[in-house]
Amino acid sequence: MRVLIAGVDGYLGWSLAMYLAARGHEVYGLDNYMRRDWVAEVGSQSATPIRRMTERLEAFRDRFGTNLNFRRGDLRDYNFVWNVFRTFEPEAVVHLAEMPSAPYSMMDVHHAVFTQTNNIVGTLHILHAMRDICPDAHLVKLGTMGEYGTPEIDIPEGFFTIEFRGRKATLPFPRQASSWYHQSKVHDSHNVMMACQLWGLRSTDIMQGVVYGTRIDEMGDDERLFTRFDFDQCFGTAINRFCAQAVIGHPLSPYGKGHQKRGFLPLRDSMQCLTIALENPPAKGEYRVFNQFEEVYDLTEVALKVKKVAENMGLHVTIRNTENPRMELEEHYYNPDHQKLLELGYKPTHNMERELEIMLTDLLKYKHRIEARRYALIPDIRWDGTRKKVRFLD
Ligand code: USQ
Repeated sequence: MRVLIAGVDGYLGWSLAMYLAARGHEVYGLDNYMRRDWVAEVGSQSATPIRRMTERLEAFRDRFGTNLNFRRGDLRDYNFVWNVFRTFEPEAVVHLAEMPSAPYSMMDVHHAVFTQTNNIVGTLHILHAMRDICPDAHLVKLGTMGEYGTPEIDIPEGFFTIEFRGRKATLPFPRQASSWYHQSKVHDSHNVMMACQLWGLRSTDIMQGVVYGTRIDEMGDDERLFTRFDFDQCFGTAINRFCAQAVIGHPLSPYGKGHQKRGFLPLRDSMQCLTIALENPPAKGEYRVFNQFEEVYDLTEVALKVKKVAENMGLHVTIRNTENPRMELEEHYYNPDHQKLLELGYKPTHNMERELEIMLTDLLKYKHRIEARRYALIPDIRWDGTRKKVRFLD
């Protein structure tokens, strides 16, 4: 299949390019390298040393014996998008080219506006290019579990059937985001759903949980093929940050009470799920939603798992709850469905501790790179718009 990956230089995009090439798909990629700039802007760097795109492309050819067809450009430039679609005529498009950080979007008005224009305009451009150039292609759009928020009831996969004043209808499940970033994904979902209804496009909207991991098997031991691994307050997800903290002897930092629950999945399973979605496209005109995660944990459980695995490896680890810079429920009900991918053949890895061991082993090699940006681990971006480093609660 000819697959176009938007955001191919990112954590998921670069991994997916390799995963798909190893399975015989023809991969095209585009990126404008903004992720590299955002991480530098917040004073950090990837723990794994990632290479320039020219070197990445060379390594890709060496390993897979085929080219990754790459174009540098910005999804906000419609001429660029139109030309890329015209040239590649993709059969499937995976849209990973968005600004993915909640804290980054909460920094100030400029970062909020940037996040929403970047994400929403990019998606609108893709939808229009698909309508005009490849209306039969399948759009796999990366959304987030955070679109649903944490309601007091079970969370279905996108839609639920509701009875109101004696009549029944199947409707989109309410979205209740709690950052400008998560809200940008809500707007995207509405736009993608409408494009499917109006123009007969087909799309899978992936509500993905928190992804963790340093590698997938397809990278082998070629350092040139490593994907990025962020640990700063904006671009490092909680579990990746906990591993980076464990490696340099920094206390693991559950925010507030630390009982926020989230769905987690390893990078290798994210690749498996995205590929299953691609290889099983929906019907023309269909907009479907997959909740993509493996298991639900609260943040304290995750911190305890990291501590246990790291201590088995001889590291000394402490856990210290910190002030919560976010506005979110710290104790809540959380029971989202995640059946659809399993029904299509998803086989979860089911071993978080083994994955944590691989991550910690990889990160120990780059301990100096985390040490060098130690200060980037301590959050100061607060949801009320102020900037002040958080304190430990004990
Ligand atoms: N958290 C801590 N300690 C930390 C960092 C985070 O307790 O050091 C807490 C947060 O307060 C939050 C939870 O961990 O309750 C998850 O935070 P996160 O930074 O791992 O994830 P989040 O901001 O929700 O965003 C990440 C990705 C985003 C993706 C989302 C999936 O950055 O792109 O959409 O995970 S989900 O969380 O399911 O919405």
